[in-house]
Amino acid sequence: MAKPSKKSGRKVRVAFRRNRNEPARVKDWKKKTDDGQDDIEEAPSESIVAKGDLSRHRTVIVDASDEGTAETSRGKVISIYGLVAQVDDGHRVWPCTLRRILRTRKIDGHHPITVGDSVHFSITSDVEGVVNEGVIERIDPRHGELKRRVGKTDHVVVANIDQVLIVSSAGVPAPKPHLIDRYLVAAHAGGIEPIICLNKTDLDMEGVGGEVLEVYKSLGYPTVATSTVNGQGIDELRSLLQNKESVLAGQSGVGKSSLLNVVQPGLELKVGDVIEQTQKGRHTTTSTTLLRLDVGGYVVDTPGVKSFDVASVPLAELEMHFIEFVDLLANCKYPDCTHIHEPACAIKTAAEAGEIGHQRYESYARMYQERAG
Ligand SMILES: Nc1nc2c(ncn2[C@@H]2O[C@H](COP(=O)(O)OP(=O)(O)OP(=O)(O)O)[C@@H](O)[C@H]2O)c(=O)[nH]1
Ligand SMILES: [Mg+2]
Ligand SMILES: [Zn+2]
Repeated sequence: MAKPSKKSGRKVRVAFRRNRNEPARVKDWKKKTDDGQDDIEEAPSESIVAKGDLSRHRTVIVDASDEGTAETSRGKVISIYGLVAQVDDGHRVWPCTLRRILRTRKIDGHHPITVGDSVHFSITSDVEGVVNEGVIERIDPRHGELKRRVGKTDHVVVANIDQVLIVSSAGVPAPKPHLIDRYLVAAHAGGIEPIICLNKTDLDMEGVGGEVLEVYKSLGYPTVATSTVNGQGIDELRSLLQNKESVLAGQSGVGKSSLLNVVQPGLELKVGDVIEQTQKGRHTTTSTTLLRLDVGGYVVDTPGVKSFDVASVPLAELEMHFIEFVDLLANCKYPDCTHIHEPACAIKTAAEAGEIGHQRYESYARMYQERAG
């Protein structure tokens, strides 16, 4: 028989910062700019605490009642600005800060909280409009997350989602299949269903975008061709998003926010234009935001990216995230074949025979080699 415990709760070992140390104030645990700009160049040091900052460890009891539901409300993080997370409890949005014990978790190199997180928060002031109305006490375990490496830190772009709509454009900017492949790897690794969306089909004069979409369709991925100008595919997209928890991702200027505006008129998300010469979008969306859909479910709009680092996926697992490789892997002569230089490699043989698309093999090789050095 289990011994009755003297005190309900569990011991948690946490590291505290030395108060006198600079910076005295905990820096943003989610940068205000999010990953809106040239995010891959974001300074990773901002989210990592120098070793010298850690002066002591302390064991604290996280009491069941502290974590409990009695005094706390539940909600979902819909956006994060600086140190304040906007938490939607289904009735209204509460600006919340984080309990210090949760903030100290970022010493692992992880942001403690992200958009999509399901949290328990206590209300400190129910006067609407004051800056901090609540404190996040606890974060539920996550499922389905889109993770990317920024510098040396794994950054969870969004948590608790079912699917990622990987958006590219048939016009300007031109589709980047390699970026699509990176998102596919991240989706597989994060337990999310990918959907490949080709937007701006009204501009696909040469059919180039259509060919890209065909590649992914033939691999068995769900695809959707859309245009916010002539309405193609919008009803189909709406039903793909209905009652699902989705994130939209892709380059800046492909039309992610525009798509959401037509899927749900009234959202009024800001849309930008595209600089024709450079084919780059203007990074109009600057923060990751969760939006509820009238048809059920929610969508998360994200800032456009230039690149997407999948270094958080273990190198040895990379091959598993290329779905057309999976059945062939057992046919490689060497069980630890990297499919880069080994003889009698089933993947290379299939790529040479055209059974694996050239672009797909190249994507794999590029992702592998940039990691392996
Ligand atoms: N021709 C055409 N233009 C479109 C379509 N969808 C969006 N656009 C235009 O593409 C531009 C960029 O659209 P946004 O919705 O801001 O793109 P985004 O992907 O949200 O960009 P970021 O927020 O910067 O990541 C805008 O000028 C839109 O009007 C489309 O289907 N066809
Ligand atoms: Mg946008
Ligand atoms: Zn091989």
